[in-house]
Amino acid sequence: MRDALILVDIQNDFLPGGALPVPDGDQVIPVANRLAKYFDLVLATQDWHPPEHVSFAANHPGRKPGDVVYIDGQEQVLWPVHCVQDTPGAQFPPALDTSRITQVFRSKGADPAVDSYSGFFDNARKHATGLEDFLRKAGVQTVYLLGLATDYCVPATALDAVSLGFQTFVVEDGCRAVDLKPGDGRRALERMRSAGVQVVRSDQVIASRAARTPKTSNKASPTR
Ligand code: VGL
Ligand code: ZN
Repeated sequence: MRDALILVDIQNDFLPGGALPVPDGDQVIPVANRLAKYFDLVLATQDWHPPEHVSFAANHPGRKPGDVVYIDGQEQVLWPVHCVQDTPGAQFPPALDTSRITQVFRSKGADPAVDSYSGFFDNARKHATGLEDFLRKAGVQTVYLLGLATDYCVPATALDAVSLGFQTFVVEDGCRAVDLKPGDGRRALERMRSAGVQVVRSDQVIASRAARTPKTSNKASPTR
């Protein structure tokens, strides 16, 4: 049985100082770097918007970030312009160890008319990103998720993973929330738990994998 670590939207714009900063978002980076050493398949998703994207408040005259609009009957939170394709804000932060990432899935949010929180499908479930196919072809049955944000893209990805039949773990200390409303992150974790996601901490993951690690050269100090 194979498993994969999926790094969700760890991108400059979601870090403090970025366009859509997640409070303490940079603190997921050391957790990602540490856990990546314990997986032989590490994947990453990226939010990847065209400038004219529907989720940008700037594209809705008279609206501001945080406003909610309805598009084709779907609730859409409006955000600051963020993660625009091929801009520095969409890139991985320099502190993230990308050396172990096999594949990056960047079609998320690329359709200007539809937002996409899940790493698997857009919010209208019209387009797949290729992540599911990739996991199936690789024989993956279990996924571990961490990244940004606990209240948007992490739960959307985790809930889709469960509904697609993957055993799904979310590494709580490897995630941070936007918390537009206080408690959003906490409630998202509850929602994930109720749906069958196993919410764990990175130390537990490492302890459970220490026996069959590492694929890297740090055999002598597996807790590093
Ligand atoms: C995200 C808001 C807008 C996320 C992406 O990655 O959680 N949140 N776009
Ligand atoms: Zn976005």
